[in-house]
Amino acid sequence: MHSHVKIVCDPHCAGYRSPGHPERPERITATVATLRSQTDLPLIWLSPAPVPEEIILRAHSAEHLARLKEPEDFDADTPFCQEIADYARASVGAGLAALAAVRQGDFAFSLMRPPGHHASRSRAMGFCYLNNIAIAVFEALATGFRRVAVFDFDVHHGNGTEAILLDRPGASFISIHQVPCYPGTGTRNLGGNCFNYPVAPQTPRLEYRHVLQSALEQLRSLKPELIAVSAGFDAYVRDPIAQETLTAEDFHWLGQSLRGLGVPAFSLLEGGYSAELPELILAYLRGLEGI
Ligand code: OKP
Ligand code: ZN
Repeated sequence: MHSHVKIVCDPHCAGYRSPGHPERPERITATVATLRSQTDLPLIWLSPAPVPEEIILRAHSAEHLARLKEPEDFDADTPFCQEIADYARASVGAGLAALAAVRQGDFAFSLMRPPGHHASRSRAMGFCYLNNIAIAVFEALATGFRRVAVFDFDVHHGNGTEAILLDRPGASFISIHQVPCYPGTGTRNLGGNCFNYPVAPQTPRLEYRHVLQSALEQLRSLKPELIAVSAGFDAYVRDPIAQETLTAEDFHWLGQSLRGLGVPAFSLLEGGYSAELPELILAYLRGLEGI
């Protein structure tokens, strides 16, 4: 069944930059080059879907959409860039295309920027403008899936996703992240559907994997019909903006573990700022594919 991983990407997402910012276009261009030059992992390349505004408005306020067009930085980490609203919307569209692709029984990975998991209903923050994954979860719930679980392994807490999905019927949220770290939330479970797994800085990788394993068991116990993965690669040992210890092998193991759940899953790129990001993504995709 899972004979090919589908990659959703529009190279146009490399078209904006903020000098010195870790969330840079090379994250995508270098990963595209690595994925295109390897031959043992069969990939199908897809483009983002267009996004009707109503679909975005399930997760965000109209005021927030209007604010994205005002030429003023959102916070110190989250600059305004020319046409950022369109870039953010294309990233949402890639998430929706990944969701659509997974309906046909393959794994799908959205290789796009900007990321989304810190964006809340009415606020852009932490490099994120629109919450790609929350929007895709609402679309999945609106089109026939009854239980959809987010699994967020980015090293930062997905505060925006949590706030948007909190106590929403059919949705649940599981996050594993460094504490203390940005954005400072995620120290305990919230409502009936948000489960947080804080990990201390510099936690040895095998211990970190035990925490990931507990989170995966929680995920299995929720019996989701669909898993939406916020795939961030910044718990990597040499990531420049966090202090964790994972290696490429651990991201391979994560892919393999998700595959082992036997539930359709689509993944959206969140963080990951090291020069090794392409290899980390490839390791994860190989794990998902079972090779
Ligand atoms: C985005 B994602 C203090 C440093 C804040 C923001 C990190 C955003 C990470 N101003 N850094 O989750 O990878
Ligand atoms: Zn992150």
